[in-house]
Amino acid sequence: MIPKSIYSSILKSKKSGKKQFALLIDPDKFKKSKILALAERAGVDFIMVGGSLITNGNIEDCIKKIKAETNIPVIIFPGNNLQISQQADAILLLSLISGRNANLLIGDHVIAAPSLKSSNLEIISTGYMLIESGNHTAAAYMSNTSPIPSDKYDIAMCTAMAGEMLGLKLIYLDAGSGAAKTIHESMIHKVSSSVSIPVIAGGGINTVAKAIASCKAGADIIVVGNAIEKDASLIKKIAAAVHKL
Ligand code: 1GP
Repeated sequence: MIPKSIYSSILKSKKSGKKQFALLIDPDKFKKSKILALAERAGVDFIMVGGSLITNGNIEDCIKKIKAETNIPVIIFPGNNLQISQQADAILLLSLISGRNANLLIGDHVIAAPSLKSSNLEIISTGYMLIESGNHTAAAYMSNTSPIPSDKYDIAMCTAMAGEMLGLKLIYLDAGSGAAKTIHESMIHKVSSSVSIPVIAGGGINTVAKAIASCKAGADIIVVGNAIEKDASLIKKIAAAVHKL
């Protein structure tokens, strides 16, 4: 079922201590409907769609297909302001608060504002934070920003606090797609215990144990992309583990 307000449903889950699992689909790599059926059956909470760079995929067709085959809320996780589609339920309006690239802090938002305003999409303003993860990720390269060092928990904490004070509704801690190291539990803990808005963690989560560890450290929602492209059976296992916490 699609809630009237996805953000309210996230707040409600956070309040009741329920952890959530979002499956990230990259339109370039999406081919199999099998993944959608597995996600539906496993009770995946959200499907996020987007990528740092879409080359041959089509976000519009990809979301149409997801909407036709599932009842799972679809949230756009845009790699740039070309990745907007009316077919989705919501969009994370990302401000890259870990970086100092003016366009990704506010410039692209100015350009996208009129089309977002006239859309039916639920807009969820999100403080997006890239965290260093052992390898140079597509997100860091494409955004032309340096990620927060993986052991600088205080910088991450203060960045998230500032984001919350600026009125952002979510914090997304991202080690980057296919990250060699997931975000350290101490960083997730420090950030999530310093803000009251929900915290998303993702990047490099490729086992049930890593999903559980991120949730236990304080993430309200975990995002998994790459690992599921390699092993779809993880959908059921991660969903069950996260929902049991
Ligand atoms: C990347 O957080 C997401 O932006 C998910 O990362 O593809 O490594 O799961 P993975």
